[in-house]
Amino acid sequence: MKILLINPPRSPENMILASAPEEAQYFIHKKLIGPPLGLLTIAAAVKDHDVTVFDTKGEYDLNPDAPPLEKMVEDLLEKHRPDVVGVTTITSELYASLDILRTVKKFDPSIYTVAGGVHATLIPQDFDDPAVDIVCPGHSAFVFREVIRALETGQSPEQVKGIWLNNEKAYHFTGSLPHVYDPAGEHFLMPDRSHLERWRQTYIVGKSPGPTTYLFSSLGCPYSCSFCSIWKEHKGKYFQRSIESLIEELKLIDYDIVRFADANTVVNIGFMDKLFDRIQEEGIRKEYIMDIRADTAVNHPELIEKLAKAGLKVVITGFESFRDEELELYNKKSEAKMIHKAIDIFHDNGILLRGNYVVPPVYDEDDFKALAEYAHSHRVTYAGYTILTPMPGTVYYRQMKDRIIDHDYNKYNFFNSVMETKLPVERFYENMGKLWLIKKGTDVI
Ligand code: B12
Repeated sequence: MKILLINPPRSPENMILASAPEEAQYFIHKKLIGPPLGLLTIAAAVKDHDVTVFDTKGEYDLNPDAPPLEKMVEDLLEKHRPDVVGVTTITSELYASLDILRTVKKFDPSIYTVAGGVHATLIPQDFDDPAVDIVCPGHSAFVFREVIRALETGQSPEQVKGIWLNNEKAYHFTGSLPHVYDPAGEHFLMPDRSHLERWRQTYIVGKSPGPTTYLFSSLGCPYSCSFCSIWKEHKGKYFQRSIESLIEELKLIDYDIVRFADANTVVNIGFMDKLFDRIQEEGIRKEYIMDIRADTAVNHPELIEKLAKAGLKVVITGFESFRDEELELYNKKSEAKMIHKAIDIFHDNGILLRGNYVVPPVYDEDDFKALAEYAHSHRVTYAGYTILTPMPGTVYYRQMKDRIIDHDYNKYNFFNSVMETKLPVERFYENMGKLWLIKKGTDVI
């Protein structure tokens, strides 16, 4: 079978960027590109077939004058003549993904269209669209393989459990999976990064000397922050890779910078400690980027020191708020006082820290002032200030459901307020944009 897997373009909606002072704009994500690890995993599941992975984000970064999405997809279809086209989706990229599949169906209705990814897992009902034949929720690489097997042998995908099907029976679920998959353990599939060679140079972040690739050491999250969809997506489960599987992948990776694409890279302290012993033993030398919670750093400074010596260069920490009552509201299970202690630990170890704050739409002038003062006195190398957004499928979405005024998913990327702001909306964004100037460093990640 000929299979074409497409990473959709990012959403163009970014009110923070649009309202920010010119000198702040450089620091606000416009690119933030990394490889589509999910699609590489899917590609690995069907590697005996003729598989093409196409990264439209990389393509637009490589060539800003590349044709509009519809034409780009038509050209791809002409070139590859696929039997199956798959897309991956996060919430803010749902419409772009559907547009891709609509173009496919217009080009040739007999091509099977398949959607997967975070949004397909959280809200599969949103894919009830004539352009979508099959939706594979969850870490569905093996399920996708079953789908391809059914299509290849001329059988109905109806017999494949765990998928949503759009056929003569209307949009429906085929029933629970008969097996439990462990996508980080027994069912881990090694991604083949050579699919992405064309866009390699676009995976350079800021002034970084070379491109970054991603790997995951875990899937899911043991925490349950109210605004986060990761634990919901994984039904509260947490899956950890084995140390030797990570060593094998690190040895295969021909990139010097590796970002751990985990919700939280350091959950199991003993695991990380051993992993980095093995990295040293194997003589693997790379720079690493990880997501580490402030409280984890404060409780395990010796581990941070060890990781820093072995190549940990950048840490991303969700500070979320400088107020305990807000942290409690978000169910963050950490205290504001951890922030300054964590900043000291990371900076003392020469780590470039990115601290992210989330700003609720109810902030008034005094709240913005208080946050700005706090962020000034707790400056980090890179800082991010985004808007608390009720992502569909989260606890926060359930809490805020009746207060949402904008249901345009393109705006669900933390850069737009989809709820009413307490301040006049222009003033809210003006304040948001200015915050991005509060940081230590002069680069962007
Ligand atoms: C890596 C990453 C990125 C990369 C994405 C690279 C790419 N795809 O182009 C970068 C850095 C570019 C990125 C950006 C953003 N991201 Co991001 N990102 C992640 C992260 C850290 C890991 C994702 C990952 O690789 N997982 C591992 C792979 C193996 O899992 P997977 O992608 O889910 O794929 C599996 C299944 O979903 C399924 N599957 C996936 N696709 C398909 C397709 C088919 C056909 C099938 C059958 C199955 C299938 O099978 C796969 C294999 O098991 C997650 C957080 C997390 N830890 O999960 C956030 C996350 C996905 N990102 C998120 C967001 C919001 C964003 C941004 C909007 C943030 C921002 N404000 O800028 C931007 C948007 C894009 C942009 N501006 O360019 C949210 C999405 C929330 C939501 N409900 O939509 C997450 C969950 C973070 C969070 N805490 O909220 N991100």
